[in-house]
Amino acid sequence: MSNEKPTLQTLAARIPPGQRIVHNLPVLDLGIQPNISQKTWSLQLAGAIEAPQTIDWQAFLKLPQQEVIADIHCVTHWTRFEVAWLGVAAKDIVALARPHPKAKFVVLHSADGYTTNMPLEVFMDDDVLLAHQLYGEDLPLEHGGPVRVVVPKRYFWKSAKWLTAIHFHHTDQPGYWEVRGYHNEADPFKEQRYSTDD
Ligand SMILES: Nc1nc2c(c(=O)[nH]1)N[C@H]1C(S)=C(S)[C@@H](COP(=O)(O)O)O[C@H]1N2
Ligand SMILES: [Mo]
Repeated sequence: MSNEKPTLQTLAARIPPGQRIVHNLPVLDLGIQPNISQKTWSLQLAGAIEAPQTIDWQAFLKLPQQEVIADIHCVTHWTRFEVAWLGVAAKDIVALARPHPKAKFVVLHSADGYTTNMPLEVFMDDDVLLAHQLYGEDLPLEHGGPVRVVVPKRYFWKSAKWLTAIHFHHTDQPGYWEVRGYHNEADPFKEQRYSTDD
């Protein structure tokens, strides 16, 4: 984010087509909010990788911590500017897993049974985070605590809450919403909402 004073034009350019600005962070999920404590939480890395492993809370906190301040775009047409997260960069987690050369996709698995998929390349973008804080506080249960993924450049359904496992695959494996008609790529600036959009 630059220090220059924002102009109407630069702010407007940050709103993807068909979106409107909100000032809250609406809670959206399947209606099951699994209550996992930091103590019992762990993250499994599995699939086409050299180093399958489970990372517990203590080990997770020892990894390099990174802030991401990002605009969030939900497919239900709301955009919220500058949401502040703290966590571990996805690419640092991938480095621990050491994917096989043919591993090109990931599926994120959540404690509520939710899944979502993306190319490994998308997951490894600099701004993709495994977040455990929101605005300097422990990530609240309703927003996916203890740990959720944040993928700012995709619609928010790609940002799995209550993350418990990351599976690496050679082929793409569509997730919960992706098999129910949502777009596989989900780029808000291309307005890729449904699989029937280009
Ligand atoms: N585990 C899990 N993650 C999820 C979902 C879900 O139902 N379960 N819903 C997704 C959708 S559709 C959205 S819009 C965002 C909402 O995140 P929020 O409730 O923190 O705003 O979470 C995404 N991640
Ligand atoms: Mo959503």
